[in-house]
Amino acid sequence: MNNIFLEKAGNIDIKLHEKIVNPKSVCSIVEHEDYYNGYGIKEIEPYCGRNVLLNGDICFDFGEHYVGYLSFKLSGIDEVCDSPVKLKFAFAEVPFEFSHKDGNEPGWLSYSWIQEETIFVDILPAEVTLPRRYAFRYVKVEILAKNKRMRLIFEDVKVKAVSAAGFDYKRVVKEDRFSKIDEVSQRTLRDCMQTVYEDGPKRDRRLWLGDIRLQALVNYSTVKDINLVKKCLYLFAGLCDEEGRVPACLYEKPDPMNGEIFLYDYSLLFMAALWDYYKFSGDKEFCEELFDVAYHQFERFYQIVSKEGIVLDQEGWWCFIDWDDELPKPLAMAAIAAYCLNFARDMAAELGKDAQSKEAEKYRLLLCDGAKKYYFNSEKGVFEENGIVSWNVNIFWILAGAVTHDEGRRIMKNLEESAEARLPVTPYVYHYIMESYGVLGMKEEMEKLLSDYWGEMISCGADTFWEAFKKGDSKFSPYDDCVLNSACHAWSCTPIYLIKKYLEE
Ligand code: RAM
Repeated sequence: MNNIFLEKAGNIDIKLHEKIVNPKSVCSIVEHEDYYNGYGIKEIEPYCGRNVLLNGDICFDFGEHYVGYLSFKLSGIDEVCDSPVKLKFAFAEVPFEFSHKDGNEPGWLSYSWIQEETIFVDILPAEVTLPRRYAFRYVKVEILAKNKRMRLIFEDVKVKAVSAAGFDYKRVVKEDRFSKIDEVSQRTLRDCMQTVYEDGPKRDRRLWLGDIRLQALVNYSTVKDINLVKKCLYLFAGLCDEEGRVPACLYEKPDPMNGEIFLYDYSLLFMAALWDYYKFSGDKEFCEELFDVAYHQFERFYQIVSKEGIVLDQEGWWCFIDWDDELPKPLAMAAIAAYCLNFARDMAAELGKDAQSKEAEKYRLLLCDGAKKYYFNSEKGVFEENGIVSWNVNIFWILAGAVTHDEGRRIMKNLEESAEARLPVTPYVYHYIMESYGVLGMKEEMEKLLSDYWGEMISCGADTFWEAFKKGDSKFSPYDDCVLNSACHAWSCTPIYLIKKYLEE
């Protein structure tokens, strides 16, 4: 732990903006196979600030995804309230979350992530604020018990939405055809920007390095915040363990706490985040302060690289790469490391640390040479490991600078034509495919993927971009139950940055 960094993080005051929002409409939840994962929302009537008679279950649609606190007024008619009213609330980012049934819980994460509330109201009329912060667009209300003759009236239903980004939406892309993607990307970022960059405001609300790196990039082209990024980077640097390892994730509350997960790829991306911050802010002093922490991650990594430039496989969950258990990890890890070494080399050079800059470049070349010598299948024209070809591995070798642009373009074409190439399963890795197309100047392909992937998510009902999305497998979940997935996830909000950087230059 480094208390100086933690203190600095603590001194950065993050102000949350607030906005009061009423529902757009009163709806019913419809189960039908035509809807994505079998659940849809049908408007009954616009909300218009009216009183709503609760007659059986009801659902409010707030028109878009928000993160905040729900409150309402409740009164009874036709009969006095002679017994408590018992109500159940269920919140959903996407309609199919309403498919969750207690007892049917095949996932391996805690089901306390499902956002529900059962409350008792003793005296009517009452003003009620539910106790927790929720991430949602829809809320379903069920009357579980009450005096049978008394009818309930809901009034002034509202959410106090919160975000560090604020609620003044301004489109940043120029072209109309990207406007929907702009809106959804910005909303995703907005709702993940709280007192730290959360990975998902529904789940898991931690700050993860792989995620913040991408969120911060989008922030630089939209909100242009500096303080939240600085606070988060200080937190990571402050929470290194005794060996100087940057945690892959951390908790901000009750007091900043190391998440006790250490992943080589995420730890090296700390340098990428520092470099991006530098490019945006020009703040050398801050980078100087955090450079040693960032570079130490590489020094640790060098120890698992062989003389031939091969990354040695490790026990346990030692790098993330993607939520794909069948993908071998060492080659992907080597590629990501080589990619990150570019940032280490440049950051070191910028700060006048020539020895480290040279060392970083030496290792980058070693890794690139090792991969080309031992893992390039010249028949297939792609990198492969243990007979497995993946986009994941290949794109990072392109980004690492292991191949020339022409070779890179050929690799991308070979992957497109290959029936065996494993596709990523998260927008996190799709981001890096897009980035590869971008650096190779393959604008058409990039635009196609933008619409085939993020555009497709919007067609499936995304109002904010999702944590995981696998075309053709709507139930896909890294956690074995898609209701546990986060539907507003930091690492998915990058299209807006990609469009601005590569498609609208
Ligand atoms: C999950 C989250 C997070 C990601 C890690 C690896 O818990 O989705 O965003 O960074 O996995």
